[in-house]
Amino acid sequence: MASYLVTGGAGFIGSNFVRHTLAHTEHTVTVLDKLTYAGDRRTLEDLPEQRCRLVVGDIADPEVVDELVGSHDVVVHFAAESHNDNSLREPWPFVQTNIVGTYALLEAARRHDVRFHHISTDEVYGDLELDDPDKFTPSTPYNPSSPYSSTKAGSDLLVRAWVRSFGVRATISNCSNNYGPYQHVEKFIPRQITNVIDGVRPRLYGAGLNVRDWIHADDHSSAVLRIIEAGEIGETYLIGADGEKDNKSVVELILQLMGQPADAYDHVTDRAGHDLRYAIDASRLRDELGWRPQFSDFPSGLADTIEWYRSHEDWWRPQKAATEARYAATGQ
Ligand code: NAD
Ligand code: TDX
Repeated sequence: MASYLVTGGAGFIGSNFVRHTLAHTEHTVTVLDKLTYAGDRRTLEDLPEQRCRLVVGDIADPEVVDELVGSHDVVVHFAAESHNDNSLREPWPFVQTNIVGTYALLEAARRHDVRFHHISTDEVYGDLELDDPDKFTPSTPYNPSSPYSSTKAGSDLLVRAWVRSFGVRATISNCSNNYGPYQHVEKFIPRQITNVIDGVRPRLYGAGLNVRDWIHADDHSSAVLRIIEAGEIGETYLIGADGEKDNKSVVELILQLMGQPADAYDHVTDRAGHDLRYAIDASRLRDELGWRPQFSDFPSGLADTIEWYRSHEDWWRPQKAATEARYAATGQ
């Protein structure tokens, strides 16, 4: 039994990880979360108080971070500004949280010699051609495209330097696109599902040929737990479940699963610098750590996710109008 400090645990993947950890281990969890527009205390409300508590605070605040890191066995660092489109509108919060916040956590982990796991993204590697036979591996050179992915790349490099220079006991994971419950309605899949619920046509950026490598958030969580338990200090593990799909096919599948004509969507202004394709080679995680994803059937995982949004309108409704207003300003 260990005590975990989970940063960003009131957000999408962090909260799924907290649920997964409480269900599959004896650990206790403290969530450190600033409750930005992307965090919601209601997401954690049904969890047992004796095993899970929420501290509202900023990862970039050294005083808050020092006390909390020093009193836990493991830091699992999810907190980030996470949305590419927001990073194109206003990059500064991405630099502050993703880089300065990670720096503050690393300094505390160094002072207190606490095990650290850093959550990152496949976007640090840039993008692939549609017909490239090679997927991303841990040795693919970093080549980020957006303010979001460049600040995540910067945070990864800080972790690597703190391992090598100061002996911080850290691992890093870079995961592909997640889907599942509790994802903010600004993101592609929940945006389209909630649009259809509202009788609004889904919005596809550009031609919709961009490919993302989808993984269920619960599979991301099991992989992170496995890396914390058995991963080698200083190593990077790529997390993915061979789920490549182009955006057009995903929108068509959502429409079909929701009983609409498959062509009932609109093409809108493309994202600036839009990465074409991400694809993960997770063989190190599979071969060295024996990890396997449980959600191998994307249509069935997507159908469950649609059902979750249908039955949790009270959770997402408060964010929907403001999110769409932000998109309207850029014609998306
Ligand atoms: P999210 O935006 O849903 O949640 C982020 C959480 O971090 C929110 O609860 C927010 O309140 C909190 N937060 C933001 N700034 C903070 C600060 N300064 N101090 C404390 N808390 C703060 O993000 P997500 O999609 O759950 O992503 C979580 C992590 O996983 C991120 O590091 C992201 O880069 C990474 N990741 C995401 C995906 C994906 O598909 N969403 C894929 C790979 C990696
Ligand atoms: O309305 C939309 N229409 C559309 O076509 C939106 C919101 C997105 N898209 C496209 C853009 C992308 O090609 O769908 C794809 C997925 O978009 P997002 O959900 O914004 O995800 P992406 O930019 O791929 O980044 C996600 O995966 C990697 C997460 O947001 C990141 O946090 C993670 O690191």
